[in-house]
Amino acid sequence: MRIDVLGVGFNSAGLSNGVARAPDALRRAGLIARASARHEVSDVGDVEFSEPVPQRGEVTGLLAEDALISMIGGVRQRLGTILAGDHFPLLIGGDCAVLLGALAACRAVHGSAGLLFVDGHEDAWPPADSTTGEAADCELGLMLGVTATGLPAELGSMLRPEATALLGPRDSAELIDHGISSLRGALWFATDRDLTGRIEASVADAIATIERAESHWWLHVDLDVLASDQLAAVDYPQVGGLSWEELTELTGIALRRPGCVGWSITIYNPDLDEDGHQALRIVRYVEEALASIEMVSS
Ligand SMILES: [Mn+2]
Repeated sequence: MRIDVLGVGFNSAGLSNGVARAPDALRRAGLIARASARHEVSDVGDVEFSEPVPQRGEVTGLLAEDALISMIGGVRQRLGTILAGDHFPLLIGGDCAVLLGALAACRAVHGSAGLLFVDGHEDAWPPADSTTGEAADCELGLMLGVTATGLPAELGSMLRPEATALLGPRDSAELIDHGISSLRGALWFATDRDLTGRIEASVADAIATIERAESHWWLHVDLDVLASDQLAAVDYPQVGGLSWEELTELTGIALRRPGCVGWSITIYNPDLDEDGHQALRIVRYVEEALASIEMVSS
């Protein structure tokens, strides 16, 4: 498989540190070389976008609104080229807002797309109700059209619930506390506890559901789906969560499916990983997950 690694150092908080530094930190930890063990891998650099400003915008109510819109357009354009060239993109965030650009690119190239969404949070806060103001709390709700904002209208109808599966959320208590609706019941949904001990069957069922609705779909992994004793370098830790072994198994199952057209990895914060050992663990995860798919010579 020909893999293009594309960095998107976007932090929805409107900052240039934290998760914005992840692409460089993971490259320094050997991401490209380790991913290249069994595949032809190119580092195609980073998506450029306008300077983020940590203030809520007038159009969307979200922080760094101009940079967000600029980033979405940049990801859409860069990924569109990769997908049209029949390469497999590995998108390194940044945070989950990068997914808005990824799905837009999938739709531009394939007409429509599904989503296997792996995250410790549901990311469907209405922007106006988000306590952080970060697009990374909201992107899934926006793409499904269950919440709205002043973003271009096409972003709000990118994803159908029947083509979407949500794996690993564990923020239901927080959502209830704030009166925010859960996506449970609206689409294929399994919490961390639902998944434990039955990754293979659950993921197969989730993918089968997506593939009944869409032939092409994106794999999104927010690393805060992991337990804190597996990966601590995330901004919004919670109790519970998956193990590295579970996430690697899940990812390998997804990557082996021909319908999986791209993969994003988000939310690693190098500022919380002083000695860099967590970056090395993430890179090992990428290598192990990729090892489960056959190299296709071209
Ligand atoms: Mn997320």
